[in-house]
Amino acid sequence: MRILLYNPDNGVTRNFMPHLWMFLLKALTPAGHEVLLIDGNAQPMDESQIAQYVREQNVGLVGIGAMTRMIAKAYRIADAIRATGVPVVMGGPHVTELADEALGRDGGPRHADAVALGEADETWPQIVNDVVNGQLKEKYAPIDDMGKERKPSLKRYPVIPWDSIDLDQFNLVPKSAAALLRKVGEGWGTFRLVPVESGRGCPYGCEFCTVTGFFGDSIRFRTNESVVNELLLLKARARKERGQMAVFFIDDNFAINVKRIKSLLRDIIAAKAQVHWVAQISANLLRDEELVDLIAASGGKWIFIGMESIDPANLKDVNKGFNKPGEYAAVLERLAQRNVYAITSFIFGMDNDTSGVAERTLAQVRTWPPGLPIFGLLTPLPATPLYKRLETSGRLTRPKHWEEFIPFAMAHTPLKITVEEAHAEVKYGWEQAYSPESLAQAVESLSNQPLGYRINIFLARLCFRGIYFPMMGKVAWLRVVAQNRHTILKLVREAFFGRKTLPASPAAQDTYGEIAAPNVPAK
Ligand code: B12
Ligand code: SF4
Repeated sequence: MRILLYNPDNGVTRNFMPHLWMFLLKALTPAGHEVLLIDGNAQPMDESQIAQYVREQNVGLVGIGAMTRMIAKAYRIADAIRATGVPVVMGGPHVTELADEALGRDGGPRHADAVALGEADETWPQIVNDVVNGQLKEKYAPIDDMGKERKPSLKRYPVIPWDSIDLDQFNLVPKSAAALLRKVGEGWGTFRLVPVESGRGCPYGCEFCTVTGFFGDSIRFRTNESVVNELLLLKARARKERGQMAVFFIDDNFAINVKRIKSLLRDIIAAKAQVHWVAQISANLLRDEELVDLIAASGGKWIFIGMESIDPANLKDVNKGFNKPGEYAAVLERLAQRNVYAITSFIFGMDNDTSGVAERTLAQVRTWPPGLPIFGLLTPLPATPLYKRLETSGRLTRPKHWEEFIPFAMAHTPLKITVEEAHAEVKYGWEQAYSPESLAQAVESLSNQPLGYRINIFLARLCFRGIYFPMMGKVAWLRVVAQNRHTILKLVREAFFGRKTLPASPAAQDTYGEIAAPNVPAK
């Protein structure tokens, strides 16, 4: 049987990285089936195109996975596929919490023939076999013989064949620039960000997050060996293609078990399996100097830190009091001294936010090493404690906000600012942090670092800018290129003709005086 695994876009924002679930389920599919992957972010298709594709390719089963913000599109696509007579199985965090919605048991239309609840590592092979035998059930849940929920162990993790998977749709380098960029450094003709997980679960239970409920508070890890082997496969492929293969360790908190993460990072170094990587780590775990040394030495380049707010009252409200805004600067300095930078994520529209929260946050961000600040709005996701609290207190203005996805739009009213003010704060944050001047300054602040670092921060900023200002199509890109032409020309000149070694500019020193500090040698 031919199986299509489809990940929808939401029609508005585009993801820069493929989703792991597709590769994982492909690797877990019983032998004898052919699995096709389509990510709507990379290959946008509308309902009629996907229905036609399913018919033409003679697909016998379609699996769709979606986050809440993609679910409306996922349902439309599912409806179109089901109309062709092909069964649709849906999985992922949204339908796990609202299975009745997907199955049409809440009074609305039915979108899925079956729903895989929770982690589907063990149920997916059974689903495929049931389709083959014409015995597809409505719900599949990972339970043990006693009927109790069972979280899959990651000790026997499948090998994802990264050396042979077709990754063409996930190349982030535009075709027009590939030939030129192949000549830069060790080769940038392809750039792919690949998701790898080393563990699952998070015990912290932040109020707005689905993870503790979905993956559980017991943390499970893969073996070091299996993670290291996966990195080696990726590394070999990048070398072969004269391109770049970076890894996003998608663990919710990569360093949740400090002893274990150190042992994994040491094994990566010992096996020479370093690739450039990014991971999510909470600020409280980055106090450990040895850990940060190992992060740098094992290829860590970007750490995603869910800072959420610079206001301790807000953090306490959302059960994230373990974040200490007073230590953010020190944490970021510690990383930057090893040339590791941070994606700092902030949420506006929290209950203690008042007018000017974006500027107050930016005022702090400007004193930190250059990074990638991102700004979102507090969003009540289904089945989170936040959703329940706001529902109980009658504060939800769009209780089923996922039925119509609107980017950067509140679904409830904050306490101390209006919904419109919250929207304006987010807009202000993005405009200021990603203006051509800010991009130029970020590049400039790394002027004593090798060219690769400056290209890296520039490209990363351009891509991240697209989270709020979607750059769909050539015209949008050309406009951004024109706005940032001075910085681009400077980098291109340097790539071809080399650079006069200049001291860090005053602007860079104003922003972040210590960026020119010599690299702390990694162990
Ligand atoms: C990596 C990640 C990202 C990446 C991008 C996603 C990507 N390309 O992988 C980045 C950092 C960009 C990101 C961004 C966002 N993310 Co995110 N992200 C994650 C994270 C940490 C890992 C996802 C993952 O790969 N997990 C591991 C795989 C194996 O798990 P899984 O996807 O759930 O798949 C399993 C099952 O769900 C099931 N399954 C899934 N799909 C399907 C399909 C079928 C057919 C079947 C049978 C089974 C099945 O089987 C899989 C194996 O067991 C999760 C948290 C988490 N731990 O999952 C949050 C998470 C998915 N993100 C979340 C959110 C909210 C966001 C943002 C909206 C945050 C924001 N405010 O900006 C943005 C949206 C970005 C966008 N443009 O859409 C939420 C989604 C909750 C929800 N109900 O929708 C999560 C769950 C975290 C949370 N805070 O609650 N994210
Ligand atoms: S630390 Fe991160 S993954 Fe864990 S509950 Fe909080 S937001 Fe979710």
